[in-house]
Amino acid sequence: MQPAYDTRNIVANLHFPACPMSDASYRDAIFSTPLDRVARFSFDEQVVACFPDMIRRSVPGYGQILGMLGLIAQRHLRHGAHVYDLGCSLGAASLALAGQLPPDAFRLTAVDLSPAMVARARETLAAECPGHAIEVAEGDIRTLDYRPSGMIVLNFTLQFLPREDRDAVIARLHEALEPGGVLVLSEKVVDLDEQDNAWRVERYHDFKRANGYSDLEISQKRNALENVLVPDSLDAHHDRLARAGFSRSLTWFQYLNFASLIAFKEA
Ligand code: GEK
Repeated sequence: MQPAYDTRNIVANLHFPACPMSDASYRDAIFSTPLDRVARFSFDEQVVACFPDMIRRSVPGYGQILGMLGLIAQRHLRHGAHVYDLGCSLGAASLALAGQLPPDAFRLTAVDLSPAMVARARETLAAECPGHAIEVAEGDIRTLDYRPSGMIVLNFTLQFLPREDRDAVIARLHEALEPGGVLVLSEKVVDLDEQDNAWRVERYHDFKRANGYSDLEISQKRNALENVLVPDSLDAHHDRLARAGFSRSLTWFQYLNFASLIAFKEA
């Protein structure tokens, strides 16, 4: 079985986002050899196999964001309320919450569109936190029948939806949240100032190089994500959250061109 996320490690390593996996067989090497045609990126078996390594080495601040979820929940989540982890991949956000909150603190539904992700998340969550009420569902977050919830986590998922679908999803999440509920939205973002954006992207590529990715891997991955991961600006996110009815939103974290926002539904 794939090595699971170590949530204690995530929380303890709040300031060390890039933690390479010790087992080299799960290292992300998908774009390490020249490809004649770089296919569109998809969340298939190959990606599932190296996903923990890929996301830790590719997303600045990933560990810090996961580490804060439990602390945010402790402040904002009504005891026993329902939580969603949308676009859960292997369930890292769910695991982080389970690692920091006792089993009776919340019930959680983790949802992902990729059957390969869902299968692995089910295995991991059942093995790692059998005492917590966590179910994993295969589904599209655009068409899900949402139940009332106290907290919704959308960790690097909205960016993969077509832009025209994003308003409707955020509006439905606002509707699903109970009064006083919170949405945590983490995304890759684009800076509207061209020069600032270029600086962030260049330093992001430095970050990836420092984490062991070659120039070939960086450029082939970039091509594969073209039109698949489409980032919005922070202003566009805050405007969308306001349009959906959130009374307040703020950017609580930013590391280069990656950010996390929290949006509050009026109590
Ligand atoms: C983490 N949150 O580790 N409905 C449901 N899932 C979707 C949809 C959709 N319409 N579109 C894409 N996904 C995770 C990381 S990864 C981010 C999230 C990344 C899923 C997709 O299958 C993938 O598993 C996830 O969103 C995005 O905290 O890989 O950069």
